[in-house]
Amino acid sequence: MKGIASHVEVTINKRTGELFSILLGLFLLFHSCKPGVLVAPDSATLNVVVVPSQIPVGGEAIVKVTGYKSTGGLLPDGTEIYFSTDIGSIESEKEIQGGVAEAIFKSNDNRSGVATIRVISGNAKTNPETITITIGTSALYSIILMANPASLSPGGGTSTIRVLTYDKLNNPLSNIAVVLSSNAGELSSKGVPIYTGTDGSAQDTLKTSVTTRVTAMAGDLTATVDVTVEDNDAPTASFVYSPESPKINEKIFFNAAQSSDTDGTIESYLWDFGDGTAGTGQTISHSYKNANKYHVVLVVKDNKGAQGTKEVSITVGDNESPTAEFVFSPPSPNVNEDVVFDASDSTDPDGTISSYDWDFNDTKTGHGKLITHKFSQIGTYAVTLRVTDNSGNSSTKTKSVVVSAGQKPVASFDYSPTAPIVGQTVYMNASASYDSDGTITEYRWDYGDGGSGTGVTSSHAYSNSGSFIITLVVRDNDGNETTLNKSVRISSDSYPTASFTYTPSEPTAGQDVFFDATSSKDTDGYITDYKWNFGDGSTAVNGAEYSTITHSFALAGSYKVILIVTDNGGNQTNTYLTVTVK
Ligand SMILES: [Ca+2]
Ligand SMILES: [Ca+2]
Ligand SMILES: [Ca+2]
Ligand SMILES: [Ca+2]
Repeated sequence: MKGIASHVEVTINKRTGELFSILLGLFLLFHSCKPGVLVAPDSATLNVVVVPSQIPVGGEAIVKVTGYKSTGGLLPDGTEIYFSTDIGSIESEKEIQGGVAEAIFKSNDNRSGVATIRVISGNAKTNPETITITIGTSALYSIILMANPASLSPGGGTSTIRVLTYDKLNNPLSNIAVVLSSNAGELSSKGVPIYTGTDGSAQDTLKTSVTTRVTAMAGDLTATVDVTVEDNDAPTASFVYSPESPKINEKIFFNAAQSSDTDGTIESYLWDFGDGTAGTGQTISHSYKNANKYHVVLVVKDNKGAQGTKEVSITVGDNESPTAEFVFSPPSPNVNEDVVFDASDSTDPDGTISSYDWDFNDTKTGHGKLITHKFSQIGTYAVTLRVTDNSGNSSTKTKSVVVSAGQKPVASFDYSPTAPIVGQTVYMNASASYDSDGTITEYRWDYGDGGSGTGVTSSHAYSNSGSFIITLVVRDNDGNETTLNKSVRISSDSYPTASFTYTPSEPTAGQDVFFDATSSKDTDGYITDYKWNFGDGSTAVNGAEYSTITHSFALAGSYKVILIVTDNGGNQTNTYLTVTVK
């Protein structure tokens, strides 16, 4: 037990007091009748001293009794002294030895207040008449309150609040209940009493953004301390949102760009949407799951930590679902034919449609109001359109699309020349091909010698002789294909033979001579050119049409007449005859 203490505040229940008196009465009756026990004579005086007279809750004191006879002498050894108390506990009986009896008082019931000690032996009087021990806050004499730091930077922060309690002799008091309060900010203790430790102090924490006065109350005493916050203009929170009358699940866009701070900048935006969710950022979007009135609170914080708030009520209404509707074309599509799906007839009575989702029932899906799709196999497809409105409600529409195979295209082609030779260009033409229920979209050629091509017409020159299969594949807009094969024989080219005759056989000067080269031949082709040189200085003549020609020699003489024939492969052969003119 240490030093002194004391404290104020004691509440003794009236009922408890009455009970105490009754018990005391019974106690006295019992002891006064008990034989063989030595008690003080009625005329004796019991001097009582309590040391210390003020103790903390949990403390101890000694109650010292010195007994005197009326004659002035000490009471004899063995005189029984009885002790009792209404708070705490005390040793109940002690014998006087050397005129003195001591009983130890203990504060062991966690109660504070003024304990009344009864000291009894026979009917002896006590001096003083009333003996008390002050326990707990009843001992409190002074209280000191400190804040560290006592000054916070703009925006505030936390400060440690320390309270110190002392008794009249400046001894620290432990186990003193102290209640702290503040006119702003927040104390960790939240109004719940805190208790001093053995050093007489207790601690709390103040969190505040503005200058705050903290008050401590213990027993009848109060103390205050100020925690100042440096000057800073608080920012102003402001925001707009759209749409004005949102529906359930509709996205609402919030913009706090109008918020301002006169002497700094806004550093953070905190949103409380009033439905248990929160967010951050100057702009933000949010949607509500229920129709209701919501209080949206924006808290902006400036660069010095000061806050500004703005609260707005938003009424969120019910949303009507959209209606899905679509058409498609052609109504009876073929396999691989483009089918156009159009959802333009879908509507939303109280908003807009924000998405169109398609399920073509062939494992493929798509998105968009207008979409083109091909079915790669015949069958009946339950095509489903799902439309979703701006509030997230959706509805569907399903229609059957019957996809059939369609007509195959007809393949047809010609080539020329019909008897080509090596190196000669062969022209192919497939323009007679057609598709009875659509269009031909593709022509593919295989020339049979490793070469290939595309297009309604094509051409190819073979570099070897032999028979080749020309293959044409036509494909229609449904993806149907038809193949047509034709063989072509490529001949190797040979040189033509050149020969001619003339009449009359013995011409005279100036007489017309008829030259005839029609006996010239090309076994694997045809002659494309006849070239004549009459050997008389006249200009040579050439052309396909000159298989026969008439020429007259002006002068008598012997002339070497030369014929050059050219075949369709470009091969040339020549011959000559000597014509004697008289
Ligand atoms: Ca500011
Ligand atoms: Ca709607
Ligand atoms: Ca077709
Ligand atoms: Ca030839």
